[in-house]
Amino acid sequence: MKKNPLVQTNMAVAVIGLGISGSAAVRYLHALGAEVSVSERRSWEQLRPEERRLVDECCRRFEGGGHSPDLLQQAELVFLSPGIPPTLPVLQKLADTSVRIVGELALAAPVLASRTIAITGTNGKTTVTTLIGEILKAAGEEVCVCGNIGRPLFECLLEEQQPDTVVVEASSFQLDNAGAFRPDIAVLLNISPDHLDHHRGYAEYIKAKAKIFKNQRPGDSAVICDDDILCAELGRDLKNVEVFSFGHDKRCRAYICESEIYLRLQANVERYDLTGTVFDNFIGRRNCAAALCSARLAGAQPSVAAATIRSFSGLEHRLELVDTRDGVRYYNDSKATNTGAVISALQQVPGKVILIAGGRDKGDDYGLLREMVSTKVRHLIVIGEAATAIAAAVDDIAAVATAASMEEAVKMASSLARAGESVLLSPACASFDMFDSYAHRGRAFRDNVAKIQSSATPVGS
Ligand code: UMA
Repeated sequence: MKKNPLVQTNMAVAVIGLGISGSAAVRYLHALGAEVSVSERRSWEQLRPEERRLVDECCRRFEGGGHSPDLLQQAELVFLSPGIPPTLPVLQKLADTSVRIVGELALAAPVLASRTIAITGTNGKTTVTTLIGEILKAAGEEVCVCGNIGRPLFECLLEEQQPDTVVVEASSFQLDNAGAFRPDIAVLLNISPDHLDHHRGYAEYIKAKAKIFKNQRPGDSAVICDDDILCAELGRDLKNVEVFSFGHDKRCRAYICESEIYLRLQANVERYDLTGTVFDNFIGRRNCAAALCSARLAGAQPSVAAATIRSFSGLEHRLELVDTRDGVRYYNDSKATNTGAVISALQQVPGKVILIAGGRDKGDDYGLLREMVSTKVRHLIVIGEAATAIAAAVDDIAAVATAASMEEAVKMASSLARAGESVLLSPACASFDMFDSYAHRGRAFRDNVAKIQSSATPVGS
């Protein structure tokens, strides 16, 4: 494994948070010969058996039940898991010390030898990251797809040999502590309010997203959505890199016209037809244009890219069509944890919608939903802690009901929906008030949809 100039043998390093990212950091830091300590909100008893084993094998010290300045101040380097809020009091105490704080991208930056494609944006990151990875794999490359998508970047660094290309989904949390991270190709899909509780407001969230371009230099590429005013503005400010815009303006390097994308990397123009693919809708075309442009910049052949786009079937919990019953389509969009994602889902599903929304509030302004709700939603069913706040934002323009559980919400929705309409779970909120994760919430929706009795009498009964 390659040495990392940020980490010396026997260096005292503290890891805050022992989740997916923190656990991978512990393994990586231990492999580099560091003396690793862990500071975690959960107590030792609350850790899962594999987490306890990891601590036993790789750590010098474990502090559970909270974070003390003592443990952190003894470290020369602190690794911060992405979800740890920057407002954590103990971090303020480190501000005046020489202790260096790094996130996953910062720690990986000095040793990343592979070509690196990083994707950020409020919505669509996982789909675009996956599609780029799939195209490059189909083109015969060794690819590591990682980051916010669920596989920490360190897992790729722990491999004997680094892949040709690293495709990393970068969240605003990760970009906030990205240090010298420099992607060869940086992709910005869209920006709308999200994680405002974590970032202390929209301006800080936008700043975090813009950090994806911060260390880029001549020869690097920025793939940016021209349809999104904020993204286009950030693109205009970039001086050192070549900007490849995508969107509905004819001047875009990836120009979207109805169901086609016209891609102009150099002098010639390539045409891609999305008719019949999962991307053939307003948002899907943009995501596809971003992925296509990035994969082509990374050297994939046009025919390989086109074939991969055709065979792509979409991702779980992201506008996933789970069933059609009595002419009603049921969509699981549990990953939609902000208003921007809900608006984009409403733009994509057919017919009038019975929308199920709510969960744990993240500081979003639900008033942003008003326009789409008034044109597209026939009935809104609210759930979870944010139920009252969401209802209050739209109850003068839509019929609203409250459900106490996912089971009740799905039952209510199925009794309200008529043939040709869609039932959409698109919560605009985090899931942790009622579920372990967005995936758990999505599965609960799917399971309850499966329990709905079809009104049609089965043949033969
Ligand atoms: N913890 C503390 N103190 C705190 C808060 C949390 O000790 O004050 C502990 C928790 O008890 C837990 C750990 O920290 O043990 C959780 O760390 P984390 O929240 O950073 O989450 P990970 O499990 O490490 O997962 C992270 C990303 N999570 C977040 O950014 C919140 C995962 O993205 C990512 O897949 C994973 O790293 C691998 O890179 C998830 C996500 O929700 C999917 N991302 C947000 C999003 O997509 O909107 C940004």
